[in-house]
Amino acid sequence: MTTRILSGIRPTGHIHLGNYLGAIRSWVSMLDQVDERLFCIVDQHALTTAEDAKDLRKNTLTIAAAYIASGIDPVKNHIFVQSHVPAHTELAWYFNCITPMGWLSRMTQFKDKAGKNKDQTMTGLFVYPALMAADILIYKATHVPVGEDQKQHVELTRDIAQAFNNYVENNFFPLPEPIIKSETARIMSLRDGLKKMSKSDPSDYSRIHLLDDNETIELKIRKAKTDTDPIPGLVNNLEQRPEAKNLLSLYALFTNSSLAKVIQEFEGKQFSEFKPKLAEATISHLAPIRDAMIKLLADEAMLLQHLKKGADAANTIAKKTIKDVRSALNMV
Ligand code: AQP
Repeated sequence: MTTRILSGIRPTGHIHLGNYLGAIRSWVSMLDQVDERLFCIVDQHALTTAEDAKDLRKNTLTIAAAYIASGIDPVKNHIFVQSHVPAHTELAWYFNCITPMGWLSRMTQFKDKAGKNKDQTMTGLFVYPALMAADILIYKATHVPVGEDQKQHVELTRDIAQAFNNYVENNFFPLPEPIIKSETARIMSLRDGLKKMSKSDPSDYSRIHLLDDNETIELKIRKAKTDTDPIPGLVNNLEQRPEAKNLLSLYALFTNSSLAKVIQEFEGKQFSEFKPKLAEATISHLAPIRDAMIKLLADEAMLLQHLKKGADAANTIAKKTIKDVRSALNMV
């Protein structure tokens, strides 16, 4: 069976360490193991929270630069912008017609983002998971590498694929599998170890941006919330200390080590001693990516050319699927 992965990031706000470790770095680690790889910048999803989409153009190009700078070769992989492939929204419409509202109402991201004010919430935010299902299924992707927060949406994608298959009485769509790497599934905020690091957090100090300079990275880590206890010797003793666990886990990720080994190394030390080491490891990993991003962003014409090449390849696959979908739906 041909394996095909599809994943994407919303161009809202500043792309951050959580997006990098939870998504991009895990994509890079699987490039050689998959037959075909599509990486999308999901600009139409950004519009579901319009207040975060003010800098759509700039953020779209920044995410494209982040993909390439992190090691996704735009020649060997398809990097493209969602709105450049119109078949996504067409397929989303067909999915809206077979997706019960109850399924969408149960999505925890919708509940979190809509809050108590459901009547004032825009329809786009409500039906966003059906568009995400279309993003994946238009390419008949077999695997979807994401962070933990997107798992429920990939599960819904499987339900929508099955509902469509039942409707057309054919195994038209494969049921895609989520791929979630446990060690990077949920990178937490630097200000609150119980909240995930997120673009929409109002505090810049809650996250490290991929374009932060070295001094800013160092400052954000120095200011990261911790407690006054020394670093323990056992992983279990971190359970009630989410901020401490998050920082130690980041160090393990950047030094290709394990949490157990890291706490052995720093057992009994204070965070004031540990934080400069974490800043050093973070900077040595992120600085080359940031510098490559800055270079790529300076040549917009070249970036747009990469995105056009990606969109051409994506459109070729998507047009074929949409033609078959119309035919399966008995459309003239
Ligand atoms: N903190 C995180 N830890 C691990 N993975 C994360 N991802 C996001 N935050 C973390 C993963 O990044 C990919 C792209 O996310 P997205 O931009 O499409 O939407 P999101 O999950 O809603 O990201 P944010 O930063 O939290 O944005 P806002 O604040 O706008 O909602 C996904 O694979 C996601 O799992």
